[in-house]
Amino acid sequence: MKSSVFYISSLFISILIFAKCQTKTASNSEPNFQFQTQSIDGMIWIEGGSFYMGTNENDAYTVERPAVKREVNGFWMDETEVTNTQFAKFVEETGYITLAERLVDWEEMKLQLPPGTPKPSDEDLQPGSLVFSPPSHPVSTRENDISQWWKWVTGANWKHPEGPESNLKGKENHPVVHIAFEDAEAYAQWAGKRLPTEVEWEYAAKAGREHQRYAWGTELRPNGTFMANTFQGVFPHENRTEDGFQGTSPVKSFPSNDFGLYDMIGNVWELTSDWYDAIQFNRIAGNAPPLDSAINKCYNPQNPFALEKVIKGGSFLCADDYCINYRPSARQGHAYDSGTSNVGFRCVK
Ligand SMILES: [Ca+2]
Ligand SMILES: [Ca+2]
Repeated sequence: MKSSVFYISSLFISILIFAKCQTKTASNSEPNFQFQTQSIDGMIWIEGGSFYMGTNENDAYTVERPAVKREVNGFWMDETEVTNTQFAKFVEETGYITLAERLVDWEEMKLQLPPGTPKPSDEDLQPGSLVFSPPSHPVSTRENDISQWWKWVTGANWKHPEGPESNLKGKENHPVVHIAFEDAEAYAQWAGKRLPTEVEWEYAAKAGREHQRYAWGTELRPNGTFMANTFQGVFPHENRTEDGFQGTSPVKSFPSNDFGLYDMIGNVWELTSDWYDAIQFNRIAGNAPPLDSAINKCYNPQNPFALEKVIKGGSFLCADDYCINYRPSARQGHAYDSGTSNVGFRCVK
C-alpha cells in the first residue's frame, strides 16, 4: 500500500521464430537431473514437472512449511528481472504512469489500515515510495520496527529510486524498482506476457534442487563464491558489500541457476500473481481448513488489514543476521498497491 512512514507497520513466446536461439548444458554439480537450457529473446523454456514446494527444514520460516508436492506445466520465463531499460521502453511507448507517481488515494489506503486510523497530512499523501534508508548506528531488529530503516520518500519512484535527486544513470541494466502489482501487470500485458504464479516461480528457482537449502546447492557461499546479491554485515546499518553491491546490481552479475535464470535469488524480490496466504502449505497438507477466498483474498495474521501478493527470492537486503530469505522456499506478503526500493518482477508466458 502506498503509505507514509507513519503507516509502515501496517503495510508490501510464437513471434520468436526469427529470434536467436542458444543452448547450453548446465555445468553445476548435483542437480536432480541432467538438462539443457534454451534461451530465446531473453526467455528460458522451463519444462514442466512435479516438485516439492516449500521446505521441511526446521530453521526455515513457518510460512514455508511443510513441503508439499505440486505439479507445474511448462512455461517461458524471463532470464532476468525486468530492467530499467526494458521498463523505460514500455513507458515511452504507452505513456504509463506508475502508482508511485500518482497522488495517494486516502479512501483506498484506509481500507487496509486498522479502523479509526487518522488521515495522514497532505504532505504524506504526495506521490512517493518506500526507500531503504539505513541508520548510521546499530538498532535493534528484535521488535521488527522497520520504520528504523524504511522511509517514505516523496518523489521516489522507478525513475528516481532513491528520491527526486536520484536518477537511473549507470543503472540502465539494474532491475526496475518501486513497482506496484498493477504496474507489473501493465508491463506484462504490454509485453504479451504475464506474472508467474508462486508455484511456477519456486519451481523455476529450485531448478531441480528441491531438497537443497539454496538454489545452487547446500552452502550459502560454495568455496567462498557469492552466488547472489544479498546483504553482508550487521543489518541494517553495516552493509559490508562483500559481494560488490550495496544496493541493486546489474542483472546477470551473479551465476545463473541450473535452468539458466539469473538473480532468482537476491538483487530484488519478485512479484508473483498469487495472493499471499501465510498457512498455504498447511492448508494443502490438510492441516488447516481451505481459505475462503470469497471472504478473504489473502491471509496474514501479522498484517490482517493489508491486501498482499506473494513476493519471492529475497533481495540485496537479505542478511544472515536478520532475514534469511535468500532461499527458493522463502516467501513474503507484499501490499499489492505498494512499491519499494527492493521489489521488482520478471514475466512468464
Ligand atoms: Ca550486496
Ligand atoms: Ca531476484
